[in-house]
Amino acid sequence: MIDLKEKFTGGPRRVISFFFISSVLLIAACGSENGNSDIAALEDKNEETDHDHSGHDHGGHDHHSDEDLIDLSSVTDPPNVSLIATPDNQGGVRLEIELDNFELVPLDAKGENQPREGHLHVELDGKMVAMLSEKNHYLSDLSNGHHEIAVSLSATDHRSFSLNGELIEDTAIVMISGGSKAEVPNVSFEVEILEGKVKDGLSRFEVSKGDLVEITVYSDKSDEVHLHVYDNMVNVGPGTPAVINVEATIPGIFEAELHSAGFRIFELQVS
Ligand SMILES: [Cu+2]
Repeated sequence: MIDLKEKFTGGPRRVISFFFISSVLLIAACGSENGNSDIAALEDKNEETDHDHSGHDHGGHDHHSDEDLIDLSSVTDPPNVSLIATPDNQGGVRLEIELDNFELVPLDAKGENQPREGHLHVELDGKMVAMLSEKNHYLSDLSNGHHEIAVSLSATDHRSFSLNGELIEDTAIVMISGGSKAEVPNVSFEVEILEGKVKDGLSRFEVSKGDLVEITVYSDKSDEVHLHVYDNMVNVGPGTPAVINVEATIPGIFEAELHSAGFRIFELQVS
């Protein structure tokens, strides 16, 4: 097992620049006595998935609910990924991806899945935006505000690798500026006022500076919602909720009140 570890921790690092050579190394490593368990484990999973697709149910293996995952829990030194995401203040983000025990192969690579080989899937706010076989990438034209970027390891056949049912991925939250104005808020909250009281009590909504916040206020009486300092004043009434949109540019804790009734209905904390 020590042999295997050395091969795999040494192997993929070399691979980074010497793609082809390292893929030969990797195949050689997998073919060795110590590598066989990894491949056997992978083949086992492939087989299981094939059966699942044909509608049969098998016991005896650990099951993940998502049959599109390839679990590498039984692989020694499984691959890992880490992401550094750097916004450029022009609506873009530079992604630098580091890989352990994982070799990138072209997106159109054919052949059997290998446990330490494949490409990267990039998600922006939960939506797939890129598939990569390189470790640097630039995402452009993001809207202003916070975004979540996730990079996960994908097998050659585009199924995701997982460990104990969890994707092998890394995520980063970035704050975008200099991009397009967000059309949709990235944070939203709701408040309901019933019989002169805030249902569920007074809430403090916490957001980050730069967020586009939408707060919807429902009320059984007609009034005006006033968010202090940001100075939004929006009518509210039965069947007509007040929708307050705020670009959270000013840090602090701000009160919102029902103007005529004169009581606080929520606080907005921007930090
Ligand atoms: Cu893919």
